[in-house]
Parts: sequence; structure tokens; C-alpha cells
Amino acid sequence: MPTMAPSTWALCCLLGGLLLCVSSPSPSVPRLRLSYRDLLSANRSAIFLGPRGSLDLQAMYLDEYRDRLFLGGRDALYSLRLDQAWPDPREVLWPPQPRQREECIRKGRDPLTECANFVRVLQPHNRTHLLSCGTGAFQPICALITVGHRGEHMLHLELSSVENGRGRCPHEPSRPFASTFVGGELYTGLTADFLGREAMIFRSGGPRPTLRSDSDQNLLHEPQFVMAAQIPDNSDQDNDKVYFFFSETVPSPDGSPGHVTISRVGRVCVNDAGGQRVLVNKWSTFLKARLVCSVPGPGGAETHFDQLEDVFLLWPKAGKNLEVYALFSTVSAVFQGFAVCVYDMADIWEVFKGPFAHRDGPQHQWGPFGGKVPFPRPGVCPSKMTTQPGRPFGSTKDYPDEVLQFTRAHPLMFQSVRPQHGRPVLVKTHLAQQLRQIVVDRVEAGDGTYDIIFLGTDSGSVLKVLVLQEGGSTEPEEVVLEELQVFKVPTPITEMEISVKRQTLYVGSQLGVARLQLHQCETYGSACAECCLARDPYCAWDGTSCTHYRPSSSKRRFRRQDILHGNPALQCLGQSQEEEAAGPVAVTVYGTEHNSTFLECLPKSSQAAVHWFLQRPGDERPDQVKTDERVLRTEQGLLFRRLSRLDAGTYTCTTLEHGFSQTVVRLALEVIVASQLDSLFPWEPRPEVPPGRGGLAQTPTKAWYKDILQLIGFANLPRVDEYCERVWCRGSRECSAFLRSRARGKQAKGKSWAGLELGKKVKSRLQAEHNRTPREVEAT
Ligand SMILES: *[C@@H]1O[C@H](CO)[C@@H](O)[C@H](O)[C@H]1NC(C)=O
Ligand SMILES: *[C@@H]1O[C@H](CO)[C@@H](O)[C@H](O)[C@H]1NC(C)=O
Ligand SMILES: CC(=O)N[C@H]1CO[C@H](CO)[C@@H](O)[C@@H]1O
Repeated sequence: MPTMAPSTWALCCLLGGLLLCVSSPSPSVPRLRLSYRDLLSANRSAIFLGPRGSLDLQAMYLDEYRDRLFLGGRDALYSLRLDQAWPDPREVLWPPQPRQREECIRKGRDPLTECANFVRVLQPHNRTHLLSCGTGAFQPICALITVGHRGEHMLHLELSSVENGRGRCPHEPSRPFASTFVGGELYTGLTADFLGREAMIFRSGGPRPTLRSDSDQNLLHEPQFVMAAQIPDNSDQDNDKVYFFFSETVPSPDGSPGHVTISRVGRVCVNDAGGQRVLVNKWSTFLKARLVCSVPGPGGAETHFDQLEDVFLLWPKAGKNLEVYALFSTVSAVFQGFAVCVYDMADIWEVFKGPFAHRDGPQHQWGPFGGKVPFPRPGVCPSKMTTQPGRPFGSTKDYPDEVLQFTRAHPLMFQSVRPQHGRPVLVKTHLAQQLRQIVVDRVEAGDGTYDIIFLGTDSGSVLKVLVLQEGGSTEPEEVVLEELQVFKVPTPITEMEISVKRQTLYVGSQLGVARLQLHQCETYGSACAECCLARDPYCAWDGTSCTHYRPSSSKRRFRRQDILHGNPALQCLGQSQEEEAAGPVAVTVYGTEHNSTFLECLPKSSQAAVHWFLQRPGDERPDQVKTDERVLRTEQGLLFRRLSRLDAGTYTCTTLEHGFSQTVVRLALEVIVASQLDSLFPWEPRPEVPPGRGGLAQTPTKAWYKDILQLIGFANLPRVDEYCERVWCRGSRECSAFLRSRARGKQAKGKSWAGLELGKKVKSRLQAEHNRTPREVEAT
């Protein structure tokens, strides 16, 4: 534990609860912020922007079997290798026919942003080929791409396979769209016409006739598709279904004028073949239900998050049910907010087994359908359950007209799907950014299993959030572990894929794609307490450093980790190193009386409460620094707007996080009294010197000294270095030593180190140049 006067520590402890509540920043502030440069220089991330500096990325397919990442961009496809450090990118150009491009422009579309072939579908076709579709300058096209067997790295467009892609890819590059490839057929949720009005779920590509939504029925109301995936209901393959997640805009359900956005889960049977007389080549098993994500408020009022942004399926280890993580936004006029809700697949199935929604007419209220439901139950897939002796319903074509008519009239379930624990696991309001993408990793840590949520923002960053759910009734706690600025410029994240095998996230934006490591434990620091306070389930203290925690490792029981409480006092007892126990040594900094000065303190964690203590010469113990309009506390440190000679003393900047106090920096502030400063420079530049000729040139030492003084404590290391190099490095041995130690990273901890060195040098330099006695200078 750092040495602080026992009394001040007691004060912190005494005020503990209150202090933390009042002055510690909210845990929704990222504890650690890493810039684009930080990530690159630590090899935490790597970026692929393609040969032209931007991909116009529209599709991404992570192929763990082949160890490849396939990308679909504007007029091009890419393949990157994942099994080696160098991705060895391959590119295939796939522009639209010149004729199509011209027609697109003639029809009034934008030549740059619309009249190109934006590749939006990348699906595994078989062991050697991908199916790819693009917008084809508003005439969708599809083709097979030869990618080779596992171990081969090829990328080749089968020109002979290019065909019309209508229904398989939208016309526009930006319109919400979802697709999945199941059993040789492509399922898509899209608007399939030039004007973007004909919304449908479409199946194509196999030997069976194509199947689509019945457009007369108004099954889908301005849908915005987010995701499609095959999710088996049980071990009976005949029951397999493809689920679609989307938002719809529907007339207000309570009859009031206007429209509302609502999120949905919909599904169709894989073995749906349409009807025989009714619903010919149309879905005969389509059903949908509402996904609710809301925060219960006082008096039963609920805040709803209704716009679905993204969905992530967390596939379980054997024996458990799939969990659906969904990211929602709210489009309320009052505030903008985001929420993450988790749904049990079992709860979704329950809702589809429940009553159908029914109303007698458009002006009537929705209620549960109370009449007799025909057999086979509308929406079920033909299977052993429907094939009973004397009732041979082996295909949807055998279903009685009555069943198909009912499905057609009642596609909506009466009950809504509610999230686990009836509330979101994460709510974010008043964020500077918008949230666009979600990926979840279930991490096994020393004291349990935790879900880490990665959220892609619209500003090119990824938030890594730990959600703690202790007991069902209490509100979940969230800890934003890191904010990672993946892209250099703000750009919305549009794709995110996780490779648990590689412990890597692939993050796509319009610009390109980034490979981002899920964790880099050494970033948290080199002390047990820092590792523990990080509360990162991926990381643990192994006795010497903060490293990746592997549950299977043999050293397991020696690992120190406390995700739930982040309490280093318990975890790191006896783990502190000598250096830490003593706390940082005091570094001397200089300030000039009546001038402003700045004492820098940059704690690693932005969730720690910062406290400043001052011990004046002669004081028995340090006291909290009193701030007022003259002495300000800023995020980066303590700012003295006008330094007084009474400010001299030893300043300690400490952080308090989870009851654990740490000294970040200790600075001995010396105040150079104004009169002494003037007496040092009796040769003030004369006002009659013409400005053009430069008064400063005549008294270089004075100017230089003043400049340096201004820089000291101003946390401006690059400029201090610049000065040092310029003024000192003309054959000075001291300078070379300074530069060498700088190269070794000696000053990495605090910028005030340079201040100290310069302070010393300023003094001795003055001694040498002006032949002053050491006593006089020392007096300053
Ligand atoms: C950077 O990271 C990649 C992927 O994790 C790794 O293969 C490579 O060796 C690393 N390079 C350096 C210089 O550490
Ligand atoms: C994959 O499909 C393509 C096109 O139908 C075919 O030419 C190729 O032989 C298939 N590959 C395998 C391994 O089946
Ligand atoms: C070194 C420095 O910045 N000195 C300034 C201190 O404040 C006085 C009065 O405000 C200025 O005249 C000095 O230039």
C-alpha cells in the first residue's frame, strides 16, 4: 500500500461510501481510453484499408474453417489470411457492366454512392466456393467465388456464374438487409424492387421454386432487417427454422394517429414449400412476435427501446439454450438512448406456442384469438408431429386451406417476447456517440463466468463493457472497461465479428477493417493492484505481471482476480513490490510567483476519484488541497492561476478506486519569488530595441529561461524536449545523457521528471553563464 499519512487514509475510509458516491466518476465512463495510435503502437490493432485507402465495406464473412476473412466492398472483393501476422490480401475486381452503370445514372441515381457494385452478400456456398451478390448499380447480381480448399489462398470470380440477383440483394448499398445461407438456399430479408417499396422475405438458389412473402397481405410494414439465422428448435431437422430480426413501422396500436416503430422476431420453416391452392410459392409458415426491451419506471410507466440496431446470437456450450443479445435504440423526442436486452430462445419459442393476435377490424383493439385454431397448428413445420395416421401432412402443400387462410390472417403472436429479468442488462443515455453493433463473449474467469459486451459506435470506436448480474432482482451493474478508438477518423462501425479461437474482434466500417485483440492485460499496469482494479475477466495477476487468464492453466490457483468487487486490498496482500510500497519519490517542479502553474496527474483509470494533498514545509501531515477560483482541479491536474509563495510544498495526487488508494504522483513545488526572478535579470531588454531586430536576440539567456520556466509543469514534454535539444544539444554532454535516458523511456511515468532535469539545468546554466555564486541561486 502506498505510504500516505495514516490520518488521510483514515479520512478516505471514513468518508468512503459518501466520497465514492459524490466524487468518483460514474462507472459508465470508460475506465481506460486507448487512442488509435495507442492501439497501433501496442500492436493491439491492425488496419486494412485496401489498395485505394478505403474499401466502402458492405459485407464481411469470417471463415474460421479456412482461417480467412472475406470482405465485400465497392466493385471489389477481398480475402485476408488470419493464420499469419501478414494478411496477404487478395483482391478481385467486380464492377458493374458499363451499360448498367450508365442506366443507373440515367435513372437519376448518384454515380459515386449508388451506381457501383456494392457487394452485400458473402455466404459459404460449399467447401470451395462462396456465393456473393452485389447491388450491380441498381441491378442486383450474384456470382460464385472460388476461394479454394482449406489451406489454399485463392480468390477468383466465376464469370460464367454471374446471374440476376434480384431478391437476393437490395438495389441500394445502404438499405437495411439480412441474409443467411441454409441447405444450399439463400434466405434474404429485403426490399426487392428499384424503388425500395416491396419488402419481403425471399428464398432462392436451390432446386425448389423460389418462395417469397405474400405482398398483398401486408405481412411486413416497412421492415428494417437486422439479422437472419437458422436456429434449430430441437433435434428434429424437420422443425428447423430460419429466424429474422427486424424493426417495423406500424400504425399506433392504441388507435391514436401516427406510426410507431416496433421490433420483431419472425420465422419460417426451412421445409416450407408454400401452399397448393392458397399461398402458392408464398410462405405458409411465417409468424412474427414483438421483442420488448423496456426499463420499468415508477407507477408502471415504461421506457421502451424499440428500434432494433443489431443482434448477436450467443451459442451455448452443450445443454443450454441459445441466448439472443439485442441492441436497441429509442427514437423518442425527449432523449436518445440505447439498451441491450438478452432473450432466452426458450422464451421466444413459448411466445410462438401461445395465442395468436386477433382483431375484428382495423379500428378494433388487438386481443388473443379465442376461437378454434385449426390443425396442423398454423406456423408449425410439417414433421412427425403433423404426420399422424390418416392425416398425412408431410408437406405444407398438404395443409388444409383453412390452416393457410388462418396463417395468412394471423401472422402476429399476441404475447411479446420479454427479456431476461424483465429489463435491459445495459442502458446508455446521453452518450456522445451512437451504438451500432454488438458482439458478446462469454468469458470464464477465476470466480465465475462473465459476459463481455463489445459495442461498435458511430465514431469508429469500440466499447468493452462488463455486465455484472448478481441475483435476478437487483439492477445489473455495468463497468465500461475500455474505449478503443479503432479507426483514426470518426466513422460508423458497420460490421463486427468475433473469433474466440483467436481472441480477436474484426471491426468493419465503410473505410476498412480492423483486427483488434480482445484484451491486452499489460495495459492495465505492472502492479497487482492495478490488474485487480481493472476488473477485466480476461486478465489476472500471476504473481509477477498482469496477464491473460486461461482457466485451464496449471498455475490457476495462484492467479489473483476479483471481477465482482475489484478489491485489491484483499487480492493483492503481500503482492506489492518494494517500489510500490514506498510510493513514487517526490519530483521537484518550479513555478514563478504571480504566474500560473500546472501540476499534472494522469491516473490510468478514469473511474478513480482523484484527491490532492499538500504538505507544507513544517507541516506534520498532509492536508487536502483546498480549491477555489485561484486553484482549480482539472481532469489532468491542479491548475494554479496565480501562484502564491504560500503554495510551496509537497503535493501528492492520489486516486481512490473501490476503496483502494494509490499515489500517482508526488511533486515538490518550489515557488520562485517574483523579486528574486527580477534580481536574476538586471539586464531586462531595453524598450528602445526595435522589435524587428529582436530584443530577445540580445538577451538570449533571459528569453530562453523565461520560455523554459513557462514550460515547466505545463505538461508539454515535446516542446520541452525541443527546447532542450535546441538550446542544450550544441555539444553538451549533459544533453546527450538526457536524450539517451529519454530514449530509454525513463521519463515515461511523469512529465515532471523533465521539469526536474530542466530546473536543475536552468540553475546550473545560470550559474555558469552569469557567474553567480551558488548561494544566491540556491536561494531561489
Ligand atoms: C502483432 O500481433 C499479431 C497478431 O496478434 C502477431 O501475429 C504479431 O506477431 C504481433 N507483432 C509484434 C511485432 O508483436
Ligand atoms: C461447389 O460448387 C461449385 C458450383 O456449383 C462446383 O463447381 C464445385 O465443384 C463445388 N465444390 C465442391 C467441393 O463440391
Ligand atoms: C516566466 C513568466 O511567465 N513570467 C511572467 C510572470 O508574470 C509576470 C506578470 O504577470 C509577467 O510579466 C512575466 O512575464
